Amino acid sequence: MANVVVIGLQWGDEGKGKIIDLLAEQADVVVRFQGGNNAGHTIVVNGKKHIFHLIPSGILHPEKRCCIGNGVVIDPAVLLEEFKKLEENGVELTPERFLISERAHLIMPYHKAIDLAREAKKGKTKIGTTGRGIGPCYEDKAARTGFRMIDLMDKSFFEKRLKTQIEEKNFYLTQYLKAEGVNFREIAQTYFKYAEKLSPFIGNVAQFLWKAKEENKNILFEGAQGTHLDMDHGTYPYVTSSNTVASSICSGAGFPINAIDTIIGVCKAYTTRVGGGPFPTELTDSLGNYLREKGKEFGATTGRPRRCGWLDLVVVKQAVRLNGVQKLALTKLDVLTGLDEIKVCIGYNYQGKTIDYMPTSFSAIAECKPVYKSFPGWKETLKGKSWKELPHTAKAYLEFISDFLGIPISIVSTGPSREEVIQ
Ligand code: 2SA
Ligand code: MG
Repeated sequence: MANVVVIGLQWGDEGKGKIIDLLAEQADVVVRFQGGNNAGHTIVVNGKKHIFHLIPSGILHPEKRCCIGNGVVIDPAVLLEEFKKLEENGVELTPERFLISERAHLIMPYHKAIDLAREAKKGKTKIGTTGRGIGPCYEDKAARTGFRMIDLMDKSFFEKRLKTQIEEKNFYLTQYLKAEGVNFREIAQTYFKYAEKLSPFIGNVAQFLWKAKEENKNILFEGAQGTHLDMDHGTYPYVTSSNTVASSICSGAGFPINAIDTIIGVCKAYTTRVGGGPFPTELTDSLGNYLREKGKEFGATTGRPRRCGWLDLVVVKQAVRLNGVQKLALTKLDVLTGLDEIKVCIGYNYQGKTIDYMPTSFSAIAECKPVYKSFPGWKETLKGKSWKELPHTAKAYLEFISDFLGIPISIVSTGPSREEVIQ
């Protein structure tokens, strides 16, 4: 297994949680390295659904160690809520099992307030964020005015910085965004309570990982969101505020680039997107509704209905190249069962030519007409089937995808539970 990275190749919600849960069986350590509680990883074990926003999904495997790297932004209220839920489910969280980077940034109440008020002010032109304060938190990180986990341990520094921060943020919130301000005392008191609960778990994640590497432990890195939500390489500004590509493991966990052995890309058998932004293969008709209902395409974090469309291999191939993906995990193939015809986008018709990439400018993307290849569907259930037993039409679909992308498909998921998978 060695050191493996799992990355989403579309716009998030590719089913990474399930793939990570599967691979976690062979891992000793599972690590998050970017994003925050805008992520939602859904895992079904013994018929019970678990949704994780911050804690790596590996936590359901007893004996595994889980880390939150420095590149993650942490809302302590959400994290402690996850602690509680896990405990209720009989999963014990100890500092031996779970480590949070002292360099990870804290999401503050004003980050959330700014995120929400800005989106409201933008109206029609809003990004469609998850409203969790992700963007404003990363802004403060870059502006060098943020709070790191370690700052929770220094009361006087924390209070001093909080005072200036709140002065500035309240001015912006009340004067410019016309929203309600936040209260210094309330935040200070709440965050000091969080500090007490979290302090045993805070430590040096990078150092922990170097040691794990030297001891030849298997490390699994869990990507959140998807490649096309990457701040640099995605459909900016309709992106998240972190780098979601594989290389951000190095910055987001402090792990060396040459110690990564395998990059696995997760791709759904069709495409979804939450929030605004270009989506060339979107289906706004009854077929789109069908995919949403059958695939239960509603956000794990916000419950928002996801936009649905055909598989866009232009988008996926771009992600394969960008991340250096070596193996593909294809999810939710079962959702396509029952369709007479399945389409796959293999290029865009742009100004009379066929191109194999997504242009950067939105006006150019708007001119792109997907070029589809059509496949006959299948009617029989995929449940419990091995690769050999798959309907030949399903196999043809998978083989085409693998050939087009130039990489093998190593995992096919045929249903939500741990067992419904072909490896
Ligand atoms: P943000 O909140 O600043 O990161 O939002 C910016 C854009 O990034 C999108 N985004 C996501 N898209 C899909 N899945 C995400 N995670 C949740 C999940 C989504 C949910 O896994 O289910 O529950 O709604 C995710 N996180 C961020 C977001 O829609 C904006 O387009
Ligand atoms: Mg998700």
